Amino acid sequence: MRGALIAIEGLDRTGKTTQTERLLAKLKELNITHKLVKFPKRDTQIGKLINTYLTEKSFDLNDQAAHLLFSANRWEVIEEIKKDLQDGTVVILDRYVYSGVAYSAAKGLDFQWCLSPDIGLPKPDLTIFLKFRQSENASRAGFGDERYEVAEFQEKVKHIFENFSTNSEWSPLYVDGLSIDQVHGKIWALLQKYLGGLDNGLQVFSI
Ligand code: NYM
Repeated sequence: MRGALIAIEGLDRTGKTTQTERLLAKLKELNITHKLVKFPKRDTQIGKLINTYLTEKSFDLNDQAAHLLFSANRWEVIEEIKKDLQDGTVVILDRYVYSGVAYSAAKGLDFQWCLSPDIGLPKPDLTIFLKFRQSENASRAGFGDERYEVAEFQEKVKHIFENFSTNSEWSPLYVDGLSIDQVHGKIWALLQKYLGGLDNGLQVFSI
């Protein structure tokens, strides 16, 4: 049996990181072998460049180059993720291919072009997409510190994320008005059937 690949996606400041932390604490409490990979993974060589790009306005890259870096950042760690899954580890991804496509396509790049460099990467068994009915994330603490954290841009990103809503593994979760505990409860309920190990092979992203 292999471990499940679970992605948590969402716009900036929708509570992804808080929820991921809660999820990890619960998995630990239940002794379920797990691992978190947060994309962009900022501690690799490519990740360091991405971090500079995101945090320093003076470090400019054209949109295509930035996009390819984010994708390369996934490819550079994918073998390790696959090995963990084979060993039965549940792997939680805080952002993944969907963020890659949504943020770059929102800048005006072609949707299919954006997906191309990620073709062949494993598809999550479940993707939980945290979202607001209203644009509430713009008023949340810390919003606006990094590149892309501009309300109008976030609206575009949200719209492009919706392209994935017909994917079978896609599970949208509205968080408006819910407490951290309530959102955690809903995430946990969605995850139940994936925690005992899976015997099917991993699917991959394709056009
Ligand atoms: N982001 C993230 C992208 O533009 N492309 C990607 O492939 C990924 C994984 O990085 N604003 C953007 C979305 C976020 C930013 O992510 C940093 P986080 O989760 O805030 O650290």
